[in-house]
Amino acid sequence: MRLDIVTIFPEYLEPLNVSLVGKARARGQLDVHLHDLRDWTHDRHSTVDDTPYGGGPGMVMKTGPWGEALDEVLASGYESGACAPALVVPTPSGRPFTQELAAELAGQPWLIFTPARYEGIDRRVVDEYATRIPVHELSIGDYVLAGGEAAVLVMTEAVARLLPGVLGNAESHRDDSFAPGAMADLLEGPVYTKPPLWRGRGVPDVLLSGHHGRIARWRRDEALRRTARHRPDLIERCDPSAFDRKDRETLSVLGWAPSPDGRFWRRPQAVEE
Ligand code: 6GU
Repeated sequence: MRLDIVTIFPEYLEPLNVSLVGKARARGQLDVHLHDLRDWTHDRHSTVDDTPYGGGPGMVMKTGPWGEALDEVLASGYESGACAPALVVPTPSGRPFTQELAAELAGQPWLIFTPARYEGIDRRVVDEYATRIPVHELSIGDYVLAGGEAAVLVMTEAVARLLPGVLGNAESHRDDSFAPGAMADLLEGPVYTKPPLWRGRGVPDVLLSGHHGRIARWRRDEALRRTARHRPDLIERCDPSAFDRKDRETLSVLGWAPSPDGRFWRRPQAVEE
């Protein structure tokens, strides 16, 4: 996969040299091109922003540098044989970035990220490129960052680990929280490793029992417990056919019951575990 990132803080993307993403780059699985937006300014001060039309606080990133930068990045990518780019515009007013979207982006050959500072980019830039290539305006959560660079790091890591051959073991993301499949839509429960006793704290006996069936059941119950506690919205949203008899028993103990439509809801009087 080819990845272009246009930013006024290329040094902010330094973490892309480290760990999983860094290794994917070293192996040639990820071809990252970092660009300094100010390379496409022509004034003495390398101006990339200006005051907003209509007034109001903050500054807006100008059309000129973004237009020239994206034209050149697109041209150089096409020249080197890349095709079908998608533009990813990180913004707190975007659609939520989810595991599903990460998987969709991981299937693309070429992504161009445009992290912005200030109050964002002049709308005409997104509108212009949306007539040429698919554009995804994406938010990584309900909070406001000072700029989109950290969001690019987040999205790149989520996408890179899904690329073929990047994770050592193909099974490694099967049970991920939010991965489609077996433990779909449940958070992962706790994990343990050696030593078996640490500061007087043991490991749940079942994990040392060697009974694979009981271990799977225990993990499932812990996942249900954790999800019910931290993300009750995920339980409510679950297709009830995903719950087996023991799931229903566990949920019932936690204060959850099926509503007339079959979906689970939590009895208001249920007490916290
Ligand atoms: Cl993608 N950008 C900014 N600036 N803030 C955010 C965000 C993105 N996602 C959540 N908050």
